[in-house]
Amino acid sequence: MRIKIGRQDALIVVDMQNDFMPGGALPVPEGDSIVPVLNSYIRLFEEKGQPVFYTRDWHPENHISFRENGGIWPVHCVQNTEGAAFHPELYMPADNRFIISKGTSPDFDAYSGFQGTVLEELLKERGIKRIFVGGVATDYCVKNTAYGGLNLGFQVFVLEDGIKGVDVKEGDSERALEFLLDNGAVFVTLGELE
Ligand code: VGL
Ligand code: ZN
Repeated sequence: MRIKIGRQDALIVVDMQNDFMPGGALPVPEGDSIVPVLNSYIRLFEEKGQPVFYTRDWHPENHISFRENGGIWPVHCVQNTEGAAFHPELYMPADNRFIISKGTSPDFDAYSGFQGTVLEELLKERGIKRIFVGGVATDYCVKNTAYGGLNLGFQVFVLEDGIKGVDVKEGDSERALEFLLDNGAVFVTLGELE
């Protein structure tokens, strides 16, 4: 497939934060290995003058998703900690880029970048019709952000070479991708974009 990036397109980079990288609090195996390809996508969108949205998990210390509060996850991505910071090599254009914080209130969790955020508004006011979604984790926040986009009427492209999953249960990432395919997402790789 050939896809030309133009005025209706935005890139969404999901949760490329230290705590989701090897050595972090909730590591995605090889999560850091997709940084270079994501940087290539980011530069392409920058060259085309199209916006790049970086979602981040941004939890308060007493977040409901943490085990000590009855959740299923170790403490991760606590606001203003090193673990919540983006991977140091993740490229950020000087402008036309936006940081979307999610899971920011103690009593709600958000796997989708659209949940409880202004992401939809920012995309729609820019006339964005197609979103390109990469990052981590395939089976949680990538899945839910892509699905959220589909439900809101965006055409959704999943970056097949720019995602990594946690696979708490074996096959979770594979099932997440099947689920997205079933719901109308299209898979692309860097070489197909121009
Ligand atoms: C995520 C688990 C807990 C994610 C966030 O970004 O995929 N996973 N919080
Ligand atoms: Zn979280």
